[in-house]
This record gives sequence, structure tokens and C-alpha cells, in this order.
Amino acid sequence: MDKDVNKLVNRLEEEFQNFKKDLKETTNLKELEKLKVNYLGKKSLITTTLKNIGSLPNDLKPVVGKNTNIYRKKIQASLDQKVEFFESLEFDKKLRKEKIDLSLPGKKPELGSKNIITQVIEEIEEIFIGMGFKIAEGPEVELDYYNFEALNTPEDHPARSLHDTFFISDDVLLRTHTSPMQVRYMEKYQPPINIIVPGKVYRRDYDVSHTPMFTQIEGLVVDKDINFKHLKWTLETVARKIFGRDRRVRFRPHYFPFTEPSAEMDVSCKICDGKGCRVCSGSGWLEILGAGMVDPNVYKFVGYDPDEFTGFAFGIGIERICMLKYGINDLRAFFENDMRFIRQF
Ligand code: 2NL
Repeated sequence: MDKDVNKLVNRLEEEFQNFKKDLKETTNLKELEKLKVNYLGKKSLITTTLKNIGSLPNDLKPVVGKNTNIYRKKIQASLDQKVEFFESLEFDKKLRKEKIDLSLPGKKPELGSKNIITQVIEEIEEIFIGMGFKIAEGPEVELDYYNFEALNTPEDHPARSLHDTFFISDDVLLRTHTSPMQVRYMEKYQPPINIIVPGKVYRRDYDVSHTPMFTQIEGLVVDKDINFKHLKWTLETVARKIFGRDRRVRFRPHYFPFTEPSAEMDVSCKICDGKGCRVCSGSGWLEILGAGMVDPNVYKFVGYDPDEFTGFAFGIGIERICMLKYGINDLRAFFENDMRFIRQF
């Protein structure tokens, strides 16, 4: 009987020595898991011995149980220790990988600025607000009626072809100017009116000096006894505020379907002070806007009495103003978001 117990203890000791040898050779948690199955799993010596205890004679049960459990605990404790060791090893590895070197120079986020077009719009808005104008804004998708018809530009009018319109359907389009909003405004309010309408407009044009989307500020003044002198003074004053007090302006006769008479306004070239240079193509002048006295036909569409009210309107192309103000010669620069360009403003 004692011999049997001795034999078992020797077997257990042998098993433990094998376990210790195997344990030494494990290099990670996965191998450790395999080891646990081999030495403590269902088919292991320890587990089968404990399982079969019931079939032993009664007086052997406690000794066998005690000895086997001693070895079970020894193996389990060694395994636990090694698990802890591997876990801390892996944690160290992870920490080393995630380490942040605080002495390294940081990455600076690229700071942009307001688009130069927006900056110029806001500057011009401030000038007009200072002169008593209100700002009105409206839809970019418009009805043909507001974009052309009510602006004295019927379907067969030759000026329509100049606009190269993006049509969405027969009577819906992308506005080619911000004037339609001024028509809407006149439908809704009675004179006196003095508004500016900034916004994006669209025309089917794409080359070095045209983009399919560009930006406009239009203005409208309607009241009793408004005449061309009001137009001239207003636009001269605004031009000098934008380009500088010493700039001269001139008006040239022009044609627009919605104004009569119509004019284009030039400012004297800043580079050559009117003597003529490359920037102004030798003329000494730079064209900056179109304007005119509102055609009486337009009033009929909005229900104003043309005998009671007169007014003037104007349209300013913002990209052009930007190019002249900052000496930019490529329109595409405004829309490409090149940081080297944006940082200059
Ligand atoms: C240009 C010319 C212009 C207008 C726009 C206008 C609006 C109404 C009635 C009459 Cl509601 N006219 N707008 C008038 C003259 C010129 O723009 O060259 N813009 C860049």
C-alpha cells in the first residue's frame, strides 16, 4: 500500500520536473495555455488521478488526494506566476510602442483664413452699409421669369445668348446675376429702396478669365427723383473707398437690357496712375462695374409706377475687384485652396 503511494508521489514529482522544464521553454501566453492543458487539463495525470480517487480503497483516498492536490497547486502557482510575467512583458512592449517623445517638435495644424473673395465682399458690404444700404440675399436656383423676363430680357432678346445659362428645366435655371433677388425685393417692398445683393452667380464659361461660378454684388436704389447724378456720386465714392482716395473714375456709355441709359465705370490704373501700362493694357483705366438707370419696363413687372419712381442699379464682379486690388492675374487661384495663396491674405 505504502509502495503504491510512493510510486504515485514519484510519478507526480517526475511530472512536476517535466512541467518545470517545459515551463522554462515557454516564450509567450499562447504556449503557456498549451502547457496548462497538458498538465492540468482533462487528460493530465493530475486530473485523471483526482477523478479516479473514488475507485481507490478508502484508506488510500486521503493520502492520494492530499499529494495530488499539493502538485496541482504547485503547477497552478507556477503557471499563474508565469502568466503575470508574460502579461507585464507584453504591457511593456505596448507602452514602448505607444511612447510619446515630448521633446519632438509638434505638428502645427495648417491655419487657413477667410477666402479673399469673402473678405472683399465683407469690405464692400461695410462701405454700402455706411451709406445706408441694406443687404438682401436670395436663391441661386431661380425662375427664368426673375432672371430674364422681369428684367426686360424676353426669350428672343439677343442679350440672353451672352449669358450662356445653366438651365435646370425649361423655366428653372442657375441665376446668371443677382438681379433676380432685386426683382423679388421690389415685388415685396415699396420705394424708397436701397439694397445690395451679394452672392454666387453661374454662367457656362470656362477659360483663363472666366469660371462657371463667380461672385457679384449688385445694388439697387429706387425712390422719387433719383437721377444719374446719384448713381455717379454713389459709385465714385464706393470706388475711392475700395481703391484709394486719389483714384479717378470715368463713365463710358454701355448697353444692358435692364437699364437705360447704361454705363461702365473705370478707375484710373494704380500702377501707372493713368499713363498706360501692361496692367491696364496701355489705356490708363481699369473697368470695375456696370450700371445704369433702371429701365421703366422693369417697374411694370413689379407693379411700380414708372412715372412716380426712378432709380439706378449696378453690378460689380468681385473676382475682378480682387484681382485689381491685389494684383492677382489668374482667376483659378481663388478656388484652388492652395495654402501658399491663401496664407497671403
Ligand atoms: C455688370 C452689369 C448690372 C444691373 C446690373 C439691375 C438690376 C435690376 C434692374 C436693373 Cl433689378 N439693373 N442690375 C444694372 C446694370 C448693370 O451689372 O457688368 N455686372 C458685373
